[in-house]
Amino acid sequence: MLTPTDKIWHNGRFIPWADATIHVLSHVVSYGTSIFEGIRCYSTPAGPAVFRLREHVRRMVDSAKIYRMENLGYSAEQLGEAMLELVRVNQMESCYIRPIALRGYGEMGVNPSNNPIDVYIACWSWGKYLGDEALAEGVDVCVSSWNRFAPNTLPALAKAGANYMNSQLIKMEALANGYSEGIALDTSGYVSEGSGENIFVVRDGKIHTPPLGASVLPGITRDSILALARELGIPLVETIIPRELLYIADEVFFSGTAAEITPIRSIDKIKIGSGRRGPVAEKLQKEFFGVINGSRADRYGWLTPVHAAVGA
Ligand code: PPE
Repeated sequence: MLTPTDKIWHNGRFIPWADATIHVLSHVVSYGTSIFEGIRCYSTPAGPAVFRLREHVRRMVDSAKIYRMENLGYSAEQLGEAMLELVRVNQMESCYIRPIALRGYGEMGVNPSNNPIDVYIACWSWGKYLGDEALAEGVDVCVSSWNRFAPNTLPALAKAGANYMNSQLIKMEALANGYSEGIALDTSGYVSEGSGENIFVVRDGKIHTPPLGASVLPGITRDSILALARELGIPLVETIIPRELLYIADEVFFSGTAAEITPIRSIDKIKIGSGRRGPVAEKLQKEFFGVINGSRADRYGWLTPVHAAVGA
């Protein structure tokens, strides 16, 4: 169960957590009309800092544009500043930030254009997404019988609420069968992504990840891994991945804001590599968490401090 924080940001004002409610006939309820983000704020040695704030805000603005919500009413700068202010107002050291733009109450019918856009930003504490042991031990997953949506149906580059009906089918089926997550294929049968994570496959020292055309969300953690792999000199290709490459891989791992970098130790009950976290995932985790815990320099400017530096 979610533990409430004090305030939620709504259209430029902070309101009590319990007051952030919507009417049942809001457009979003019948028609799934929302776009959102998921962002982590980490407790770092220099105080709380938001991971890749600019990129998340940009993706939110992109999602809005794809769905013709051109004017969210706030600039990227205002949205980013509102997120930082929310973390300050709620006095969080670390948290997960969830901005949502939705089409609210007004008319009924499919056309959303005349319904108001409401923007909310909430934050709360969110622990390990796929279980406490997942980051070190890896998780047991399956290939889903559900595909990711076809390119010309729902746009995968937008992080829209409606996309997560597909994710829910993938996730519920996986859990019902005793797995912690499902890997969906795209409609051509190639590997796409997890219900809430991008995926990486390692074989013979080379990392493979599906291209953006394989119905994947353009993950910001995915992008961070591309940068870190380049820096570490680990070859990485964005390419279509046949399902069976998963089974014969040396390593497979997920990436996501919530999942961070989570190794996969079995797929469809087939042991992957050594059956535990492999060296490539471990190296990437070390760099990734190193930026957050201060053991590695933040050389890409990934962290935005929540409290402005004294004298800045
Ligand atoms: N694919 C999907 C479908 C997805 O939902 C996420 C994030 C990713 C890839 C990874 O993207 P990024 O977070 O930018 O690296 N999923 C978010 C929502 C999870 C949820 O259960 O809600 C997340 O990780 O925050």
